[in-house]
Amino acid sequence: MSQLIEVKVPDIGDFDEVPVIELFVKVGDTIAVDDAICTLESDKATMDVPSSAAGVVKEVLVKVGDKVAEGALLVRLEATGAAAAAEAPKAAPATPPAPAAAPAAAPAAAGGIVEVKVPDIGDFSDVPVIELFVKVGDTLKVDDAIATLESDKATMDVPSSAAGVVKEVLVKVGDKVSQGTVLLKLESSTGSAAAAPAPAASAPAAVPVAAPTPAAPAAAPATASAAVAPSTLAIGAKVHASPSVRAYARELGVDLARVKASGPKNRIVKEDVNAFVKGAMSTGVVPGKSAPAPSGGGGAGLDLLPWPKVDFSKFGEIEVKPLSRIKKISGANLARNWVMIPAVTYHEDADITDLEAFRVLINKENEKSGKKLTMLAFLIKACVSALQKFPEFNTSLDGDNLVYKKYFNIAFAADTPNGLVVPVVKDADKKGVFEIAAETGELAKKARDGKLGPADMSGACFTISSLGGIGGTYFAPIVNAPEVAILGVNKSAMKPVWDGKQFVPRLTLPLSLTADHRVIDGALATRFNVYIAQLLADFRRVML
Ligand code: CAO
Repeated sequence: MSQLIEVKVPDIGDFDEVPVIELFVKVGDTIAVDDAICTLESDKATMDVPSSAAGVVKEVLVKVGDKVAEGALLVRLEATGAAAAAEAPKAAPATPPAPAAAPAAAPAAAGGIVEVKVPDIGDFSDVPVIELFVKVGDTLKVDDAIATLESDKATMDVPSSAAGVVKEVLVKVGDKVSQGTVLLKLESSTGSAAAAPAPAASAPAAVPVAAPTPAAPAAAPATASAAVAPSTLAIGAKVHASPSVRAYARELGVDLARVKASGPKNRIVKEDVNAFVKGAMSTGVVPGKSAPAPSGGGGAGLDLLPWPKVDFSKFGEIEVKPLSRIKKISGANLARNWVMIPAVTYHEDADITDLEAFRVLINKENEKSGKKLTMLAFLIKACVSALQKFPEFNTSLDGDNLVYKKYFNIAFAADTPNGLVVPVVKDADKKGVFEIAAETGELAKKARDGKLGPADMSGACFTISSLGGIGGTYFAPIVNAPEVAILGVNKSAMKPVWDGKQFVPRLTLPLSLTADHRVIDGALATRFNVYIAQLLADFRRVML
């Protein structure tokens, strides 16, 4: 009979009593070696704990919120395969290896040159440098962050193993590094530099790989950060923040160089990022502009009342549930876009009687092949034509400049159980309607399964929000910054239309175009809408 294997928290460096923030396994699950069991998060690092053995989970001995340290028992497994015969192994080291394993800086006497290398970063190799915090001439202390490395699974800060003045920086952003790669040469400031133990890279932060990233953040990094008060650090200056805080800031599109740190040793903590976003929301400064002209004493701030605090339970039974991660992030982005963009929504009706008849006919012809044309695919194609005819719609504001894009990536809002996400069909101008229909189908499925990656959701020029499968007549979608317009679509309906002699039944599609008035005025927006309606009424025009 198979024996039970205990999987414990491995050596997690200097961390002790670290809370379990996510648990990925339950009794009955079959797991392989290295499958993540849980995520631990201290104030400094987020780390996944992989399983050291394969088998079927028989007992889970922790729950979310429990605090664990090295050696804490996480699960008992019934071993599968060859592992069953083996004695219960010690848990393999978690992704972040023990600090002791990190290579020390090359010994040097006071005033000598010390090489600072990438320490033991576990199983990672050829990891790209995504941020570099030092330059020649900087004075570093032990533990000052030198660079951030980011693999597809983890983000990690590399702290300096020695103190001194930077004499040479041997890597740049984009370089790929592994354990032992020399990052920089320091002129050591004290004799003790050589003796200082090199700390390991901060434990890898779990990067949300599977979880979909919501609506706007990937596309709108500049706007929130451009808005807020003078930065406390110059851009490019050293920023002290844990990998998880960096990942969180990246998700929100927050430039950490502008965030005021409140943590120990001037470290930016999550609350600082939240405070920064709240500040950006309440100041409501137009992105790209230094500050709006003060009016009537109101200034740039909106001077809003605090959010009403009501004890709802006084009035009846209530249940409190946390917002999903997607809702939290997309909510912050939507609120920013709503507050900052002077947007106007324009409505139009498109006669899609012939187009729908054509779609139904083609789908009938292709019934056996499984290929299917959707209204969304036609809309994407029509929008590409309209963007080509009205290039102002394919732009983004950048301060006092307008960036015209020569590519045509069309995003579409997808409703998922966890919230709204916005995948992107890249180079839609180069794709046929069948191809676009297939791609939107795949992306929508990935969205619902929570499997969209950042690449699936970045690079959009223009967004379509189609509620046509659900209903509605018209609505006012919010522009997905830094795009300048979004097209909302509701359910088509048969309506009586006067043809000059009589009312005739026509299938009518309600369009709602919201545009940023700083870039697009009402006349242009209406021309765009009318053009889309013409294309949909006679799709041959797309070829013209
Ligand atoms: N008018 C009438 N019927 C329509 C229509 C329209 N404008 N658009 C789609 N339909 C029909 C489809 O033809 C389909 O019917 P059949 O199965 O008979 O062909 C049915 O409605 C369902 O379509 P769908 O919505 O599942 O598929 P889609 O390709 O049209 O849209 C997607 C895909 C991802 C856009 C959609 O599933 C979705 O998530 N929509 C919600 C987007 C959203 O939430 N927007 C709001 C953002 S702001 O909060």
